[in-house]
Amino acid sequence: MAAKPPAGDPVQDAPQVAPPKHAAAGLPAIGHTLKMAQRQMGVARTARTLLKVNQKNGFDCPGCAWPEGDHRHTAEFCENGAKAVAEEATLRRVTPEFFAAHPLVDLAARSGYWLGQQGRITQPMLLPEGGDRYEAVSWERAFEIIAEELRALDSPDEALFYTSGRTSNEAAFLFQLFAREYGTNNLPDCSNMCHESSGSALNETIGIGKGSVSLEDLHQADLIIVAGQNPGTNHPRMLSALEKAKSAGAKIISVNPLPEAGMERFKNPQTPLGMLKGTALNDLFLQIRIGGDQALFRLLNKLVLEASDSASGAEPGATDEAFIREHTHGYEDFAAAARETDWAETLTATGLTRPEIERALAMVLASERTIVCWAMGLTQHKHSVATIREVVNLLLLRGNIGRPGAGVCPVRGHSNVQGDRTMGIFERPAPAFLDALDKEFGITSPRHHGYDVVRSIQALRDGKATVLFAMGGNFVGATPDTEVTEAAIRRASLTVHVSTKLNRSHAVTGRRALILPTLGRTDKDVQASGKQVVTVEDSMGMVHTSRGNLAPASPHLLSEPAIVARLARAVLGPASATPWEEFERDYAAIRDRISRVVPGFEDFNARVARPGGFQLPHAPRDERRFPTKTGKANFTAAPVEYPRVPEGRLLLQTLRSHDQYNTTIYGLDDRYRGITGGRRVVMVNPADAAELGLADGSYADIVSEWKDGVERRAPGFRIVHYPTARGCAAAYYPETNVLVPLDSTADTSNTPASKSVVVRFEPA
Ligand SMILES: Nc1nc2c(c(=O)[nH]1)N[C@H]1C(S)=C(S)[C@@H](COP(=O)(O)OP(=O)(O)OC[C@H]3O[C@@H](n4cnc5c(=O)[nH]c(N)nc54)[C@H](O)[C@@H]3O)O[C@H]1N2
Ligand SMILES: Nc1nc2c(c(=O)[nH]1)N[C@H]1C(S)=C(S)[C@@H](COP(=O)(O)OP(=O)(O)OC[C@H]3O[C@@H](n4cnc5c(=O)[nH]c(N)nc54)[C@H](O)[C@@H]3O)O[C@H]1N2
Ligand SMILES: [Mo]
Repeated sequence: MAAKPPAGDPVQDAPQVAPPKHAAAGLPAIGHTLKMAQRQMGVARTARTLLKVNQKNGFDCPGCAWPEGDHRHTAEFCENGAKAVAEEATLRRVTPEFFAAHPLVDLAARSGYWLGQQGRITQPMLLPEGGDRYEAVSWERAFEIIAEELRALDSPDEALFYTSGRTSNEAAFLFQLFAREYGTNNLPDCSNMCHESSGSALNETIGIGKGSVSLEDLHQADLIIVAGQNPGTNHPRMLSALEKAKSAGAKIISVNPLPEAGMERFKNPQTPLGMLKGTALNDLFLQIRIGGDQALFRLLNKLVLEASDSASGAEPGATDEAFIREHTHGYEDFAAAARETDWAETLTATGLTRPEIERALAMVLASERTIVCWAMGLTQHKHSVATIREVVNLLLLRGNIGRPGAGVCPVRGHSNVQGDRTMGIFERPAPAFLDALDKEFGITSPRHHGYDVVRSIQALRDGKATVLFAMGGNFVGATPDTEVTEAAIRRASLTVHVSTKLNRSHAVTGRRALILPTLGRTDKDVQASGKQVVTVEDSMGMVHTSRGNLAPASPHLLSEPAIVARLARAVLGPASATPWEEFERDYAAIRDRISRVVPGFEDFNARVARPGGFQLPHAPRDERRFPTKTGKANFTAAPVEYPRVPEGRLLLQTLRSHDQYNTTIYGLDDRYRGITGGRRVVMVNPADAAELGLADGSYADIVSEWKDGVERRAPGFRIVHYPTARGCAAAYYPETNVLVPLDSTADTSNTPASKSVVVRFEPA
């Protein structure tokens, strides 16, 4: 990785720094968005497209998985959503002439920002063996090449089928069906790097790996704890829900090493008063040390138990004894462990003060209905699964699962990442799911587990897998340990990417590579039976339709379902009894099959046609039934962990700026944090910076330290003095993925620990 952007790349990384903002959204947000959208789409298309986002007959916003709610404004304004749409609906095009002019070495030297800014890919492209650039190829030839490679493997487990979370339910269902009919469960997905820790923790404790609240619940809560999440940037529409909750009397605690502007004050662009003044969202800001959350929640649990001991018989207890008795398992062991928690150690782990924690406790005890929301700040650490289980313990103690206004709320990232998992995109599928699939299609799915993302990279590195087929996403850019991963990918015999736009994964390839350009959410999808709709599931288990309304970016594009159907026919041949052609013709036929395989989708076509769609069942939420191994909600009692950082080192989290969507870079500004014009910055607490001799505005290499002794270096980062928690630092992903060791993952979920990287600084 170069310190400066490579020569010829018009992007100049020259960060400017101003003090961080204390409010999010408002008028500037609208101005910025319209400017960005018009640059991509022009004025007329901007108006036409933005009016259709999340409307009942429009497309599902590709921005995030936050639910729509019943009362949609025309143009419910969301900066993140508008930027995601503009990025896809751009009028810029990447044609075969573009590839002729840019050999692979040129693409590999460009920044991710530059690659993404070139526009939508218009034709299938092949990088032939030994070739120095991509050439146009027909769809038929492309599928033949994939079939040749897949058929030549010694075992289907030498192929990897990755999915990113924008893929529709229909495409995802076909994709996993194809992989299993072909013979493998190697279905790694972006979730492995994202909310896998939430899924692992929730499955074990409440029996279902999904959140238990609806939007309505948020509006009714007494207390909402937002831990490890930056909604102002990543889920802007959540701020409206928090504002509504507050106006109904809710209190909000945010737990974060950074004071995020959106949580401080939200200026709702939908209301005149909101624009002017805004609403202060946080009632309490706990500026926690990175990785201190398990310790915090454990201590809160101890304090709740102690409050319950001291409550006099006539007073309502601090714990919900009836709920604990009837619905839970493991209380005694948990309570014994919690009672041992030590104040002093918790203060060290969290960096918080005793009065702060006592205030949080008072708010917990005063609340009848509590919701905990979280995202990557809780999921990407070694002890993430244990941390989220501790959150569940707190909710169980006070009966806060399965009643209105209360529950767990893991806030998902990609707009259909939850739906993809529901459709069977999972390397460790439940036997009952495979049984249903096999029965419906007369196939025999493999029962042994496949590779997740980290294991896929290890398999490529070790020569155990040689074909990577990616349904969307940016595998090379999003995964950890960039140098190791890129070397692993280069060992592959074939890499295939179904993509809308260019990214790093097209530049770092196997011996041969294919780019298969596809329709996005905003594009009209017409098949032999007529205009198609697809469906998605949001973060709260609502399933609804999405239909694009723009002329496709090129006449050569195929939809994702069509690509999978043709791939399957090419690879499986006439031996497959699955009606792939019919599936491509009419997606309703796919939904019919889904309705017979996936519980909760009965009568799918009819129910999803209703305005707003339908809600999937959720046993803990709906009936306080917990489908766990014990048949109850499980308290757990893992030992408390927190990162120990040696002298002279800081703990680095890798996070998102305001102008990016994962590896898609919209621009070089992080407006709320006051950083503009560059991304190679690292935020450090001024007191730590003074100790380490890091002057604001100076440049340093960031070097990560891991037990394997390998040096991982991200050169040339500008030091920014920033009010983050002591001992912590923050820098943007994906530039810093090079620092995240492949083996540094969360226990159980195997999610890369991208928020806990021990680093030192070497002045540049
Ligand atoms: N505009 C935009 N929207 C997006 C995305 C995007 O890139 N851009 N990405 C989408 C995706 S896939 C996802 S998963 C979500 C991600 O949404 P977020 O999880 O909000 O994304 P991050 O930027 O990774 O922010 C992590 C937050 O956790 C805090 N944090 C870090 N470590 C800790 C910790 O140890 N404890 C606590 N309590 N907090 C911590 C950070 O300071 C930061 O506020 O957003 C989705 N929406
Ligand atoms: N260090 C670090 N690493 C991280 C994270 C972190 O916080 N820190 N976060 C992790 C998280 S939460 C996630 S979810 C992953 C994200 O990992 P991915 O989902 O793999 O990455 P994205 O950047 O979202 O993928 C962007 C690409 O998707 C393609 N695309 C966009 N829309 C469509 C579509 O409709 N169809 C198809 N077929 N392709 C499309 C475009 O070509 C675009 O370039 O990254 C993870 N990596
Ligand atoms: Mo994500």
